[in-house]
Amino acid sequence: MNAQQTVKALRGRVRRATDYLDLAAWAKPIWAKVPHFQIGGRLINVMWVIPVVLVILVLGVAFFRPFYQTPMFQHFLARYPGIPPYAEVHTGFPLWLRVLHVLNLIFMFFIIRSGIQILADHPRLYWSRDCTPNSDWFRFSHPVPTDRVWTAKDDAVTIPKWLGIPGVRHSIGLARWWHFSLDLLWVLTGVTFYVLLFVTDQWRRLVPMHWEVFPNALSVVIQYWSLNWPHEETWTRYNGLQQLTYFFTVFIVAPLQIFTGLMQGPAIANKLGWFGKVFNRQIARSVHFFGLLWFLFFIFVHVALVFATGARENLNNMFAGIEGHAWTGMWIFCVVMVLLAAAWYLATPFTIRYARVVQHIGRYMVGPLKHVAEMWNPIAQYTEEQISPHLWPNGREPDSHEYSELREHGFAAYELQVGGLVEKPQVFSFDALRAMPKQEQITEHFCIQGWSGVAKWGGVPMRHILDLVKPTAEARYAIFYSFAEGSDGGIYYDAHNMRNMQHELTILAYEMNGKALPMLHGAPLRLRVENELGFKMVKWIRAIEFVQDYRDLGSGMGGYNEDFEFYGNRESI
Ligand SMILES: Nc1nc2c(c(=O)[nH]1)N[C@H]1C(S)=C(S)[C@@H](COP(=O)(O)O)O[C@H]1N2
Ligand SMILES: [Mo]
Repeated sequence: MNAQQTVKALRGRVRRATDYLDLAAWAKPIWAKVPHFQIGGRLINVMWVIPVVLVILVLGVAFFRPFYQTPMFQHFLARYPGIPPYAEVHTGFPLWLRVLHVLNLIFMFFIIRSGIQILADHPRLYWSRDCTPNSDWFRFSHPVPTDRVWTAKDDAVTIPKWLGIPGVRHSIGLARWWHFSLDLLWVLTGVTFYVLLFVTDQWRRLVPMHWEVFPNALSVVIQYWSLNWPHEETWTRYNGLQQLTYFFTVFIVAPLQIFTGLMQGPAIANKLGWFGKVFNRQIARSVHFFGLLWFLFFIFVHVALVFATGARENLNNMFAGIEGHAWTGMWIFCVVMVLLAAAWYLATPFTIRYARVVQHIGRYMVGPLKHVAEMWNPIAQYTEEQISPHLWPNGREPDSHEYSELREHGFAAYELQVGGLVEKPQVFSFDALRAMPKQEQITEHFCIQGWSGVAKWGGVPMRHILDLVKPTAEARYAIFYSFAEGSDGGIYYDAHNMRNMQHELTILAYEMNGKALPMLHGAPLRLRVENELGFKMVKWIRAIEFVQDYRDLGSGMGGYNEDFEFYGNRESI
């Protein structure tokens, strides 16, 4: 068979996926474990945090109640009653503020749910970009088995459907659309909030303008802890503790979450050079997780205090924009909560049933941003010393007779077929490929699931192949077909745009870390494209086809994972 016949035959072996989430493949639960964190080599169950916090709270009360009565503290209290001196807010809680507050609340809940779903796809956190198994400081799964091949997909865990979106094992593709699309809306509400804060007098409630905010905040802590509720004037101004907490949440944690989210994307981290290396993906992920913990803590304490310090007055302020004891605010709050509960309940079944719709909406919303990130030139390279001791493997290995024959003979008979919209369709032998100009690069791999690792890759620059086969003017994508099938059956493939194919760091690698590419990592040939997530780098490459469009292949989404797991076709973030 010549190259054109081969690629045509391979097209026929691409399977169409369902437009709903086919539960057969991933429905079998592998349940998450109770989270543990590691301190000095010891794994500690997070449940211990509950009794420890309770003991601290009780001891605090026992200490601060008598302390409150001391002349020393009374003197301090008279000087710093809790509300620092600064200008008051005279516009109450205007409608825009109340609307943004409700939107923020709704978006946050779904961002948190989908974020936890994303984390469950690689339920471990590290400080080092290597992600060496069992070096994680936090996990909610089992230790990594060492007696067999353990892929990143094996490692994904199930979380309950009410908690994650959509709560199916390895549903990160759909969870990411939820997370990113709502992030975008959340950023829009956030920017609107910032602008309106500062064009009105509302910023005065949140921004500390006087150093006395600190002793006043301390005073409020001691008042609460001794169970003496502090004096409140929330209609016009916040106490020192509130002001510091809101300031930290709105002006520090929220921007930090956006930043640490973006820093996890290959295009951004690789573009930023040394900064992306020092503030690596795993640090960004861990800090992003601390941001989540802060938000959860904030929501818990915020809601608890709203109810403990005069629920009706507080809800009137924030939901009705009125002062006093009426039930109005409580009613609006209850309506919002019922709507939120309904949306919460429907999100998972909707996502499972209309998975393709979720994917399309997500692509429409965040696609342009990914396109911008793709335009950046990913340049980061590493040194030999920075090569990771272990690179997590992923994917299903080829199991055909044809492949094992080739492998048995050291791929001597391997041929790379290149066809489609090219002037010169060609078949390259393995020897011919190895005789071509060779390029080596030490780069970082970013798997969509969350892990990363550095390896040295050696192989043929894709530019060289382009020069030889000469894609025609119509060719807009290169489709890579694998010897292997994907996890749901059907041949694994992925489409890349020509811009990425022409990039200086795009290579067909046949070496890894100075040795022949191991079977597990894609022998004889695998792709490296350094501004995209790992799933786009097809392993066990059998053929390349240049096409004008990929929409007539498979489910038409541009790749195997795009079809079956609802990933995006451009995954630079
Ligand atoms: N043929 C094929 N290629 C594949 C996959 C696969 O399942 N089949 N998985 C992809 C994913 S999700 C990742 S993260 C990388 C992993 O590469 P590695 O195993 O060398 O670390 O391979 C990519 N290439
Ligand atoms: Mo991956």
